[in-house]
Amino acid sequence: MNDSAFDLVIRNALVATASDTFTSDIGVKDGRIVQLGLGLGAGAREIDAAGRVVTPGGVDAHCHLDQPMEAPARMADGFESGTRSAACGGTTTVIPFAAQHKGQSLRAAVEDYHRRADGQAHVDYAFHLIVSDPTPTLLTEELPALIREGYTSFKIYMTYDDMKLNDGQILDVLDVARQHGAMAMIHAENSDCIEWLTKRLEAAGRTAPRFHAHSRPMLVEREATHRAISLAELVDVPIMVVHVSGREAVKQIRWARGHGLKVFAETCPQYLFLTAEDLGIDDSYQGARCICSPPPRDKRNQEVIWNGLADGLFTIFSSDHAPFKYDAPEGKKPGGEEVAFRHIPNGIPGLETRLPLLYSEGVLGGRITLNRFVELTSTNPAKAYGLHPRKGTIAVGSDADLVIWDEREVTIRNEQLHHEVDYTPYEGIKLRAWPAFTVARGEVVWDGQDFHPRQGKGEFLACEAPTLLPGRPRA
Ligand code: DUC
Ligand code: ZN
Ligand code: ZN
Repeated sequence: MNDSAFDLVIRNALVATASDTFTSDIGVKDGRIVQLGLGLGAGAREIDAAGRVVTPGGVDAHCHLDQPMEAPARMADGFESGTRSAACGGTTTVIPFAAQHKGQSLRAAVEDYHRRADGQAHVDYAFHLIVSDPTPTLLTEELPALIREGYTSFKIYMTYDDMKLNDGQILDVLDVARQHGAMAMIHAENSDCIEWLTKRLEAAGRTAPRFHAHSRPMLVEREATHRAISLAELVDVPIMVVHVSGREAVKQIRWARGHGLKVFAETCPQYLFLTAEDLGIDDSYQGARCICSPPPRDKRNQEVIWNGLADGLFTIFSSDHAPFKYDAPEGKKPGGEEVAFRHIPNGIPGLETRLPLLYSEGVLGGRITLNRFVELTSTNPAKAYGLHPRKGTIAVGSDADLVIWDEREVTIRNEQLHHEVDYTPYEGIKLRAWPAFTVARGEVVWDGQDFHPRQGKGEFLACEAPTLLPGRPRA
């Protein structure tokens, strides 16, 4: 029997939240933080964190796990391996996507996605929706009902034939977000421009992976970002522009903010640590590993993204983990072949490396404050998607989701990661920190060496209304 006041006490931590940094013990009972302060009583387990920073567990608000794909493509990570990998990199909540395919009811997509997740996850999870077929029934019945039930965010694609909506459909879906207080996420790339450029590249025999970046230049993202902002302004609803990659889109978002529009923005590690050259400087196929959309840009552009992280332009920093094996017929070599870039599945892995990359280069590299790190990686994603204050902070009453940081030199090696992907785009990057411990609802899931499974204990989280939106949050 456990007679201690606490199940776990973390002692003398340098606790960082989005707003404050202070030294404290953290007392945990039944998966929640129940007391903060120095000199707490004994815990059944104790961890000495003297001299170490402790942050809230990461909330990765943009990742793809076991999302149904058109054959032969198949995601390498489902909820088991994806949340294992997340936990070992300090992330304790993930929000992947329940994707509707055209002709399917949104409700059926959600039910199918629950079956994929049930009993699998090591850390907690919520779902975003992807709306690809906004029928009248979806707009008036299904989507409002799902929002009420805790699916309070959805993604709208402006590209990809199987998912994209036209402008009229986008207006309809944004109007549902406005009426029901949901958060609309937008993938902003101009589909027709991409198709036109892709056909021209193919006609010229330019089909190697590196031409993926040529088919999606920054103006393609800029135009769609501006259009998304305009559509949202017309409907009078906030939006979240996801995976912002380039300075042109950044300019549009600054313009919108300058005009008082509620435009939130997300960016991802690939736009800080990769460039288009990672897709290849010659026609070799290796660059398929780094194919993602929008594509990484150039070195100077990385600075623009860093500045946006530092100065408040970006609201959220997510991984956009979209896991496909490189050397596999269901991955980057469809059917076992080296194919033209248009047929290569888009996406790179990043759940486990997201926090260490930003902590090392952002915080320890002197580019962002520790509090801003917490805001971008945990607090704001929890607020944007209605999980705060249960998630995203260190406070009495919040879930005991915590990361104790170890500031040591680490070189990223795929063999040391815990996903099912056979590569990492960040192989060989030297970091200055990695989690010494990850705690998920009071249980140590990662101790700096080993993963401690708690499969099935990761719970589905029904989301409240986003609290980043204007107005009074629901009681
Ligand atoms: N969009 C995403 O959000 N993820 C992976 C690929 C893409 O285009
Ligand atoms: Zn996208
Ligand atoms: Zn994505």
